[in-house]
Amino acid sequence: MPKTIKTTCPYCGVGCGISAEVDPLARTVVISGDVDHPANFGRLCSKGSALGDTVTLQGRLLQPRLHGQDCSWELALDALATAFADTISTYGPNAVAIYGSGQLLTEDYYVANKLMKGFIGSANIDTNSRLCMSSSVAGHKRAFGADTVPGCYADFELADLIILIGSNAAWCHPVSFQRIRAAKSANPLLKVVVIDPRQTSSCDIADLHLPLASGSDSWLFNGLLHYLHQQQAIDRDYITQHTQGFSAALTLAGTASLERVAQQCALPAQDLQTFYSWFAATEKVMSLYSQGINQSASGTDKVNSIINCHLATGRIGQAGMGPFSLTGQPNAMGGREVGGLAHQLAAHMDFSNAEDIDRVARFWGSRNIARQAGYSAVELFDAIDAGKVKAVWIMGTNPVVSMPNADKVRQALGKCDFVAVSDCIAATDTTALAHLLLPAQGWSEKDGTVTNSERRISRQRALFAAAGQAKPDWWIVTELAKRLGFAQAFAYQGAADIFREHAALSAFENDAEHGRRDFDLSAYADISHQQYAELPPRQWPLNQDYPQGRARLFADQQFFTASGKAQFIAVSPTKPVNAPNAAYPLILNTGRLRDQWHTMTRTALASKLNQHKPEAFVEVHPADAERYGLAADSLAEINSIWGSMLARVHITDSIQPGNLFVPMHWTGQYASRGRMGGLVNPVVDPISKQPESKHTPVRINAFQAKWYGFMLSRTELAAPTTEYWLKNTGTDYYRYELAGLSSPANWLEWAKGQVNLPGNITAGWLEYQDTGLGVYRAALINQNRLDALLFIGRGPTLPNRDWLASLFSKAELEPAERQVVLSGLPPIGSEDSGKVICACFNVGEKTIRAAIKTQGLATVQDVGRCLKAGTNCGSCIAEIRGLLASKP
Ligand SMILES: Nc1nc2c(c(=O)[nH]1)N[C@H]1C(S)=C(S)[C@@H](COP(=O)(O)OP(=O)(O)OC[C@H]3O[C@@H](n4cnc5c(=O)[nH]c(N)nc54)[C@H](O)[C@@H]3O)O[C@H]1N2
Ligand SMILES: Nc1nc2c(c(=O)[nH]1)N[C@H]1C(S)=C(S)[C@@H](COP(=O)(O)OP(=O)(O)OC[C@H]3O[C@@H](n4cnc5c(=O)[nH]c(N)nc54)[C@H](O)[C@@H]3O)O[C@H]1N2
Ligand code: SF4
Ligand SMILES: [Mo]
Repeated sequence: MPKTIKTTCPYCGVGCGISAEVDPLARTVVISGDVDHPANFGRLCSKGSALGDTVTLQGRLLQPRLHGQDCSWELALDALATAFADTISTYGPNAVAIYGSGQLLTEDYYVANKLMKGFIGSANIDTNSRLCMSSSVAGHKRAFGADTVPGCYADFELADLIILIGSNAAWCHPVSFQRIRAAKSANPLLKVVVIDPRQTSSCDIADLHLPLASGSDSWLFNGLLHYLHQQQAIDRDYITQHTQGFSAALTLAGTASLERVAQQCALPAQDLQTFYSWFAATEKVMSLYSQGINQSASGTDKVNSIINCHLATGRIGQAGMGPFSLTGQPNAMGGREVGGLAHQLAAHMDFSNAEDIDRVARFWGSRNIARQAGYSAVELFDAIDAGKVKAVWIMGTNPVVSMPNADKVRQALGKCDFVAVSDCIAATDTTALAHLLLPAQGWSEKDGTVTNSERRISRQRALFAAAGQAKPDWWIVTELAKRLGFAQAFAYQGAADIFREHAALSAFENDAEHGRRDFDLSAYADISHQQYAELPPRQWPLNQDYPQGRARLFADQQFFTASGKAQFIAVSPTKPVNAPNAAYPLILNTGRLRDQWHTMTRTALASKLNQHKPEAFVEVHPADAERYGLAADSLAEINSIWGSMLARVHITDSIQPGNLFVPMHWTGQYASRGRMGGLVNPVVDPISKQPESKHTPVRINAFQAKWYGFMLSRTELAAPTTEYWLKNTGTDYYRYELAGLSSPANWLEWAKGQVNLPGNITAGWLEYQDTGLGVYRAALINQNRLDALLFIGRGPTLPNRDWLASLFSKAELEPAERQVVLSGLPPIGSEDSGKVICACFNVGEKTIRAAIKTQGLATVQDVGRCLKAGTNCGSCIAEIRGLLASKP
């Protein structure tokens, strides 16, 4: 019997509520947005909507594996415990480490942190949140004395100016972005400013886009502070009563003229003037920021340079205003609550305070608590490489792809004595290096809580029974704890027990006598199993004063610093540690695409999410394309002193000259050389230790391919034997983009070698060849069914793949189709929908163009009414608008 279960999306920090209609026996689920959930009120983006396609067992890690052999949990856990215990007894507790993830549930994260810091006695547990949120954490701590996000999503509707700084929310926080779009239509006064070196889809709703020079944000916000002061737009009473450090911050912000700041940021002075005057004149301002700010060698200072402007104007803690860090992962915030970073302890306490250490030790009953911070992510993999850390357990993250200088990470893991990896997917670039693989339950199987950007705690609820022998992450941790002799402190029966303890710790000695902490779940300290099962989505703090939670903090102007006042931080803009130079003259920027999630382990299982951007690419400005001899759609090699990659050249003026952008998603599983992490600069912010992932000096060259091609195949191929390949999964086919430095002697033999079908397949091949032009085309047709296609040419200009791919959905080719298949063009009069624009309703570019033309569609709404495109998540609206504008 199908049943409806309310749960939370496992992707971004918006934290959308989902209403899942589950058929447990068929293991299928129909996903819709939960109309009652305050994060999304029923809306979902393309990724959330496609979750039903990702719950497949295909590719899952279903059983523990030790040294490449399936094994029992008993054996696996004993091996893990032995490796940890032996390493600790020989080399001490700092020779072991855990590297976790903002995608773990709070309960998983809590026990992992408790085991490492409280019982193993080392703080060597860090997480991928170091690469994501740590500059925000550090900035909040400096300004507010605690890691507090002051505002909430409801402020979007109340603001009159929303600034998106280093955030492509249209693609990365789509439901919040659509909420801002709706707020803008409801409130014509609401202005949106986007501050990003690239022109992104988020600019679609921008009244002003400031394409500042990469890394120049603190110039811009220091300039704003100076301007506000000069224009007497500051709130003197607020500054005097509730803050400290204003004059030092103002002094360091400097007295540079607006023209000089504009020059530093490479912006037109007029545009900067417009932005500054809007900020000065608007009371209700929200500054939403994300990785363009955090992922920087001076990310913490940049965060504070933004907060400074809010403190100077007293615009914080009230409706419709405030600095607002858009968190990335679904449980980035939960990780911060449990203290998942190596310098944090737990429940917003850290190692800098001896009383905190004592308090947590008493609460946990631990005699062996760690007393100082452990290695942060980059330090951790360096320590593994140096042989200082000899046993590591990686949970819910794929560092061989996502860490900077990722080739070094791969090398470090390759020589580490013991590497355990918990994942729900079997084959990743990181699992490839594990001695021990532990099958974790995935999103549709686990139970627990996550906290979104606005401090809202929501339940993730299991939809299905565990796949194979997969176990919850918290369970795996407690089994290790028991084997290390800590059974008593880890005797949990379920996620509810852990949550209750986590809530109780947040309440422990959290009062006027011992000092108040912002993170307080005392209302849940005695929560029953039933209450936990039914837990509604609520925003912390949840305590006696706020039993239903609290939307905004700091309305009372009480900060968590020693003086109770907010702190201005004096910021002086710094130059990047690694600036472009003669050998590496360009700046590499990296980031996200609309329909993929990080290292693609889950989103790439949904074929409809693979169509929006089917291939790894590099955005190049036309001037640079000319300068470096790069043709559109050819392949280029990008090199830094750390590594290299190959990517398809996209020439666009949405990027600035001197800058390149590559998506972060492709891995060794999906491409021969599309993994970008190897290139990326390992420099970190000295305060937050967050890496500078948006700014690496690189050079770019044309890849001297002798031939380009693609192959479409009904069955999955082993990795093609050629220098360049990239795999994309469709509904009924696999697509391989190909290029090589030398041609095989015989293309047909090569094709047969790749497809590797059983039996005699020679008879089924149609061929076309023009050796003079370097063209080769072949189709494998069995009983009129198309099974494989190979198209080879000298250059990158090859027939469109969309129509050819659509032929794989047919049981048999029509005679007319068979006749023209090697031409690559559909028979006259037949349909080709083109590249997918709307992933939610699978509407292609050609379909939209045709409808615009034949039906005289003029607006995005017209297109929506006619084709449904853009009416679900709305994240393709910018592209539809582009098609309307470029109407031939
Ligand atoms: N579709 C999708 N959504 C996601 C994710 C995903 O993988 N896919 N991941 C989630 C996660 S974990 C995170 S952290 C968030 C990230 O969300 P975002 O931070 O919005 O995403 P990014 O694309 O990494 O980077 C944002 C922008 O920063 C800009 N930028 C680069 N350098 C600078 C600079 O010097 N100054 C300024 N002002 N901007 C700069 C880039 O050009 C880019 O457009 O997304 C979350 N949502
Ligand atoms: N150059 C560059 N590098 C970056 C970034 C960038 O913008 N540029 N962004 C950084 C940021 S913000 C982030 S957040 C990281 C993300 O980078 P990663 O964390 O490395 O990326 P994911 O693909 O999300 O990896 C999550 C892994 O956990 C597995 N998994 C999913 N659910 C579960 C579960 O419940 N339990 C367990 N045990 N495993 C599970 C998935 O299959 C996957 O292998 O990348 C960072 N790296
Ligand atoms: S915006 Fe999309 S990815 Fe983010 S939580 Fe909502 S549905 Fe999931
Ligand atoms: Mo992130």
